[in-house]
Amino acid sequence: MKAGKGRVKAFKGPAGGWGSLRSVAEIVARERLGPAALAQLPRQNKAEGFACVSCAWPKPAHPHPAEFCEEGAKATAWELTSLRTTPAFFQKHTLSELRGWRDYDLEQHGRLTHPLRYNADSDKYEAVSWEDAFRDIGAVLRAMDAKSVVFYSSGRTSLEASYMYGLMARMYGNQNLPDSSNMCHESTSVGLKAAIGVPVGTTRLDDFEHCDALFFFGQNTGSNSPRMLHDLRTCRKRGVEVVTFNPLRERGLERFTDPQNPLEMSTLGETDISTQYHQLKAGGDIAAMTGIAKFLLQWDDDAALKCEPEVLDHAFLKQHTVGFADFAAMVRATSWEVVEQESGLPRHAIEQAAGVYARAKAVMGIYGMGLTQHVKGVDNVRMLVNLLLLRGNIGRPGAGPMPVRGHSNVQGQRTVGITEKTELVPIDRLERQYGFTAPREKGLDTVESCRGVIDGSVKAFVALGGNFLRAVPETAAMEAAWPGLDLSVQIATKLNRNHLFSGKTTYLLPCLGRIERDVQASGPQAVSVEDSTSCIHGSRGKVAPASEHLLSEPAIVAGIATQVVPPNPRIDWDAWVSDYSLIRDAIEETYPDVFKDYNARLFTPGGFWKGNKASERIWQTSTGKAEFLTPTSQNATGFADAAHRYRLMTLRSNDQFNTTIYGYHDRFRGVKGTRDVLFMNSQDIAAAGLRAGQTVALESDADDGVKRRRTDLIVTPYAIPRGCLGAYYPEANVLIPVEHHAEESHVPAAKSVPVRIVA
Ligand SMILES: Nc1nc2c(c(=O)[nH]1)N[C@H]1C(S)=C(S)[C@@H](COP(=O)(O)OP(=O)(O)OC[C@H]3O[C@@H](n4cnc5c(=O)[nH]c(N)nc54)[C@H](O)[C@@H]3O)O[C@H]1N2
Ligand SMILES: Nc1nc2c(c(=O)[nH]1)N[C@H]1C(S)=C(S)[C@@H](COP(=O)(O)OP(=O)(O)OC[C@H]3O[C@@H](n4cnc5c(=O)[nH]c(N)nc54)[C@H](O)[C@@H]3O)O[C@H]1N2
Ligand SMILES: [Mo]
Repeated sequence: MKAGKGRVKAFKGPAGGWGSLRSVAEIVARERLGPAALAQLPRQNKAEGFACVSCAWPKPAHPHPAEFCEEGAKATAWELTSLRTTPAFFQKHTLSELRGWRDYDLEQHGRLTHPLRYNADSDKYEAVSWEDAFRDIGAVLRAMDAKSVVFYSSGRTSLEASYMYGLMARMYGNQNLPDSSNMCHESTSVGLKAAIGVPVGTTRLDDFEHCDALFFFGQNTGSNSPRMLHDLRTCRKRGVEVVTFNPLRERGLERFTDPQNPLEMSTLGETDISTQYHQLKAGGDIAAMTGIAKFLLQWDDDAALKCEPEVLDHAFLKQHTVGFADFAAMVRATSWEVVEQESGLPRHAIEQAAGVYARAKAVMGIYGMGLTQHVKGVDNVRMLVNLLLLRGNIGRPGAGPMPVRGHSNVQGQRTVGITEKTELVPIDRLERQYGFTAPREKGLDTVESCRGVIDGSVKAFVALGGNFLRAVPETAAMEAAWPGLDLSVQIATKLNRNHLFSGKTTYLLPCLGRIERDVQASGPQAVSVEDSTSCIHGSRGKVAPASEHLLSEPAIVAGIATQVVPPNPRIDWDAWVSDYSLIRDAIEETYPDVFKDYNARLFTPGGFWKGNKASERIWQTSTGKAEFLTPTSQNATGFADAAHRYRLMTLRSNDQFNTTIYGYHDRFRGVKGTRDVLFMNSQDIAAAGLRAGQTVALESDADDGVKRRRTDLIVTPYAIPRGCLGAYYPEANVLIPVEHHAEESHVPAAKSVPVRIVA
């Protein structure tokens, strides 16, 4: 597909519906799927099927006949494509040439088929044998200082491969284990852990049956977790109120037609999703929630005077929380002027939301990147917890925080040891189990790894999946620094931009996808993943692999591990690869509570739940209570407003999965044929002396004086609050300073980037 001149026109339809089916049909044709591949769609998210490779939304115990969505179907088609990127392709194209290609065109060539080594003389990748690749990678790594090596992983990798990968890094000598979670829900992991003692949400699918209000912050369900629209629709049919806070009117949060419901499809019926929609400013959530809390406190005071039922749950506050008094003092001291200014919402709108909250018996707080990817991202998450605590909305049916995770196993990777933080791994147990001394020094997270690549202290980078260079901020400096690496190893299914930047030694190793048949010495294998609600599912691939030269991720990790980790009588990496149930036994030994009877429970319908103490009101925090946090600022962006400075939100379209670009349409936002869009408020366009359709550049307006620039963006009038802009990720990442990240969690602050417009 050519990314020619696009057009933007308001989209009138609902989320789902016929547009959804057309979009799937397009990609199925483009990827030239055969009948065997097509037959896989109904196996998605079924108990004996495979776990979708798209998002981490839970897989219900009683699935729909077709438990998949538009995005899941696209992700499946993307993996099962009949197109191939072979050594012959690389004979024709140098890396210099390929760096001129778009992300879409690189991946559109299809699945990688052979292990490849980069030859600097020809500037091309060339096929190598697996044995040579492992031997060479091992030799380079053995000669290096372990502290200078990074082991990145993207959240798609199974629990089995992730466990092996983390173990390998620790036995090699570091915990430099950044993962995509560092750019995503790490603000959740840090914020929820501090506030309620668990790093994950407390709610599950059946909570949708008991809630009476959903409060939604910065999560775009229609594009990023469409299967959840079914749950929202069911809630709405029951009369549940849905109150949404989002700078953009996202179609999936407005209306939905179930593409799998013949009646709705034939009658063009649709369900309204949000009952209130508040278009707050990017970075305005703390202020909006402070406003809601102001009403709740005021109404509670009034009720006490009139001897009416209380609005706050005082018994809960007293028994289960600390910090309420300080929090309430801050809320009372914050003026309405500040709340309105910082949130961009009028007081009466906040009053409406507060009214729903005060009346509801059980409220779920659902959120995504709109909260986590800010300088005050952790404060955002903790502010949502504050709000829930006010009426005891944690630890009972239908109530609690629900962070919507991204990658299908991103939460699970953390569970089995992919983390740079020592306190999150049972280090002593690992040492006993495997008889080695594990590193205790904190490892590098994503931001620290970027710093290390730029300053030259990181000398080798191994990536188990993902597209690190494209996903992280500071694109220009990162791409310029990458060739300084001594070693760059990428394990991947398709060619992406990161693969086009070489180190002194460079390998691109192709692996099986999760939907493909994985046969080892003991027979066909299954793997497992953990969803957003802490349920663990088995997944079995059945399709013939894209190439006979592919290895599975566990086999590739083992291939490297046997070269870099000294022989150890307690680990037989090859035996693990021959039978993955042995890896699961090892995982169970390390984490006996979570993974009890792991192999026996692998294919439990709906998954098996790993448990959650906060959902039982047991608070594993420093005080033994749920903790209010008083935010230090009402503005989550971390920077001050200034003349000509805008807050740029970097967004996903409906036609991408992270850095994988499926196409150039963003149906719900009315964009066709282009990604070079700058969403802008009409009044701002006029005030800046611009006109719709004009091409402009964005420049970084961070205070560090570094020049960062993204050119050729088309000014597009859009319903977006004044002072805010929207542009697509990953193309906009060039504008994000590496030091512009959430304070405590180091998640790049991709939802409020300071920029100015250059006409
Ligand atoms: N099809 C598809 N599915 C995906 C992905 C994909 O790229 N494509 N990515 C996967 C991954 S890894 C993740 S993490 C998730 C991401 O899914 P989401 O969490 O939905 O992330 P985004 O699409 O980046 O943006 C979320 C929303 O936040 C809003 N927003 C921006 N700034 C603010 C703010 O300051 N306040 C509020 N309240 N809202 C704000 C935006 O308008 C947008 O609607 O999806 C996963 N699923
Ligand atoms: N500006 C901005 N930046 C962002 C974000 C944002 O909202 N705005 N979002 C952030 C978020 S939430 C995330 S999660 C990160 C995503 O960062 P990553 O997880 O690193 O990126 P992906 O685009 O998901 O990775 C895509 C690549 O993964 C490989 N791949 C696909 N399937 C498999 C597999 O089964 N095995 C292996 N080994 N490889 C596979 C393919 O080669 C594909 O090219 O980006 C972050 N960056
Ligand atoms: Mo993510």
